[in-house]
Amino acid sequence: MLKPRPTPTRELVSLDGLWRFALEGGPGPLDTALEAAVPASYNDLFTDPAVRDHVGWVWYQRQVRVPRGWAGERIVLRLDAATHHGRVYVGDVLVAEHTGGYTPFEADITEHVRAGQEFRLTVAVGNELTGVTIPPGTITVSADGRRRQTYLHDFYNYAGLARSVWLCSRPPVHIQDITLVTGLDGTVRYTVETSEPTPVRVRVLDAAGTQVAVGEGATGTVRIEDVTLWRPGAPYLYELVAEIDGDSYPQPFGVRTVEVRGTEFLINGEPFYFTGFGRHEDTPVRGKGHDDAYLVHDFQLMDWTGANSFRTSHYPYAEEVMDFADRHGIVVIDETAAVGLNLAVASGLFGAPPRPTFSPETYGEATRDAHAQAIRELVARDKNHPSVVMWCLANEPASNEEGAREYFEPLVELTRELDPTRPVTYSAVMFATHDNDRIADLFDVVCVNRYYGWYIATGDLATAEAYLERDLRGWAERFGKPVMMSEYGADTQPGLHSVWDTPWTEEYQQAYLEMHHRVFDRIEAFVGEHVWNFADFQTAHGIHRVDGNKKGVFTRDRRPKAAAHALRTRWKGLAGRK
Ligand code: BDP
Repeated sequence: MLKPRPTPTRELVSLDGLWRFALEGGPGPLDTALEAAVPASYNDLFTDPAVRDHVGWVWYQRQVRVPRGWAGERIVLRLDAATHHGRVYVGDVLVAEHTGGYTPFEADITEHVRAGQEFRLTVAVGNELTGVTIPPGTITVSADGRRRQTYLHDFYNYAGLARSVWLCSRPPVHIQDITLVTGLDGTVRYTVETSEPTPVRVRVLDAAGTQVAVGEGATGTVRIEDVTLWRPGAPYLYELVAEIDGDSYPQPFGVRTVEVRGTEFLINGEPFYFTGFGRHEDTPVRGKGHDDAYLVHDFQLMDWTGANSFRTSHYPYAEEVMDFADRHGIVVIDETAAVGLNLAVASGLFGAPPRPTFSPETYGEATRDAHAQAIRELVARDKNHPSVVMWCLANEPASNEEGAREYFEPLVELTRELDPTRPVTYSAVMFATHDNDRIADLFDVVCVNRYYGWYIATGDLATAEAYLERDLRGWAERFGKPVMMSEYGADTQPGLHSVWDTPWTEEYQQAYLEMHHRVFDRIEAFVGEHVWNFADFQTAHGIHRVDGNKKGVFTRDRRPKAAAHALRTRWKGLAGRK
């Protein structure tokens, strides 16, 4: 799905701003005094707990005027996301429905509106997570009849219109999709899909706008002479302009390759060592609302620490983030929203009776179908980003349980069909060990999340060090693939200090990370370290959480804890060596 861009043949109107907002409503005029900001999660905007704790649909509404010059064009509404379910109405007519909270969808509303005239746009957004949504969740009813949402992931279930909404014009015959695959010799294999068969031309422009290659036909290969590669830390972007009579679309891209060979992760044929973070889209007041100021600042802080990469834990991030990573040479592991496919974690944390994770009664075919759809939409959206070097299909699934292989094998196959060019991984949970894991051989890279020294051997870094080393060596030996740590971290209260190994202190977070780094440097097959987490973030209530998860290296308002300085010393030092 192409990102909306203004071109000589396409126009864009941003529908961001203040919308009328209500918990009860319908497509008719909303009877409400509330207004909500778009983009923003609605949860933290209001003081009324009924909004924050609401389970079900909420209603957003505004008037929209179609530009008068758009007569004869296709008119399209595009929502960058509606978390987790969206229903879009033009006047009283339902024009689009979508499930999956972190990927875009659109509706062609040409038949329902007129150029120059206004219409009432209503978007109902549902936040319910069930056994057949990605991520999954459970709705219970409390004794007093209130519906409550619970879920198996460790971040707050922010909902609403957290990304931009657009009104777009498009010519009647238009370019629908572009797929680009690049080679180190400057070849660019392209496929252009159009709304109906029509001759296609392509032109490749370099960063200065100079034409460096041309081609004809809906699919083909063009070659850029003396190509400048896209490299981590040294990005270079070209643009492929696809043209048909009456429409053109410029698709930015970078020329680079990704490959796993033996125990190495290669970008452009050169070994790449990941340094960086698992992150969240999470800020005060906005919740998961995209914000360009935080985008710029977070990338500045990543650069300051010497991070060369991050994982979009635990869902696809806003497209602005992906574009920014392309332009700034930051490498991305792109993750679906499949977090929480693990009932053992729930029983571990909350004492619920253990049930099998993968079964028709728990997560079965319908869940897998939703998961497959999440993968399709992620690849469709992000396939042309040079920054994206790997797909991560799930975070901490019960890969050690019966049924895991049957569940994941078709999903890995699907991902490889959709994109044969990128490695595929998942992040393995603590309980999934190199001995009992049933799926790692299906994937290209072993990513493990481990908390030795935090949840296990709390405060005992010597024991933790031995456990960690044995664990990582086990994966490396059994699978012979590159191994990286996709999560390791310790909750830390800024300002708390100790001369001993005392959990929650700034010194402990630093010592915990340093212990891990000693181990990583002893393991040959090791290809990267992503600290959990870049910044503190909001979670559901829990006795193990203090106003959220505090494993951030930065606080929620992006101030460094002591560990940030230590990481900076290590990663800036590694940059020259690894
Ligand atoms: C891991 C999860 C992550 C959590 C983290 C933690 O992947 O989402 O926030 O643990 O407990 O299990 O801090």
